[in-house]
Amino acid sequence: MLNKIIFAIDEVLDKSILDNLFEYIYGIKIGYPLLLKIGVNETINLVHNFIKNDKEIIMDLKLADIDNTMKSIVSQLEFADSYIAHSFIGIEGALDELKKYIDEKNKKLYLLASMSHKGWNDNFYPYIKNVISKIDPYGIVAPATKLQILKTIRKDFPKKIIISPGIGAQGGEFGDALCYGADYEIIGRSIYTSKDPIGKIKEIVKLQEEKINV
Ligand code: 3DU
Repeated sequence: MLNKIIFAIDEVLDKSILDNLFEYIYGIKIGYPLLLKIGVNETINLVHNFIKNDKEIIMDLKLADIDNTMKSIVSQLEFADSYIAHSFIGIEGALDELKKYIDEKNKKLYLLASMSHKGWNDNFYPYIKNVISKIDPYGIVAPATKLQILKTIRKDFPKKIIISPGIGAQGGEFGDALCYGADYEIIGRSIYTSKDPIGKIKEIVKLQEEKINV
């Protein structure tokens, strides 16, 4: 079975529902909405089975600060495997030190190359591309709502893991990002607002499989 979904948990879910989704999910993405609603300890309890069984836990706080502040944030969320940061903050005094710190902890850094919403300005992409090339993160976040941009980012970074949000609730079609170079599709509301999350995720996997012909 295809295993290409990163589940964005931005709402409080029943642990049993989450555990039933386990086999269909490559990894989990957590951000401010869940952390602020239930706190760090409850979040760890909720995703306990995923941590125990080595599914990737991605912390999406879109870090965008000076090095010291970002390192302090990461140090308080060590249950995660990976952290997402903005590229636009630049290298010296920010991403250089963050990357070093995350490497030392044997964790992974993802950098945002472009965002899925209309107002994001891709004219800055040459700058962002340069930052990503120099920092050399583990992976990149690129939008499923702008497939040509996603394709360009894949071409520019052939070896990086690309994770892609914007599918379902934001209009991207299930499976399209995989065809345009993403390794994983980040999906949130389409799953957790469904009356039948397990049925929905099975349907999504099937659509992804059809798109990429497996
Ligand atoms: O739209 P969804 O509910 O499927 O969730 C998408 C998730 O990905 C959500 O957590 C959002 O904060 C994150 N994200 C984007 O949607 C768009 C981006 O460019 C980057 C992250």
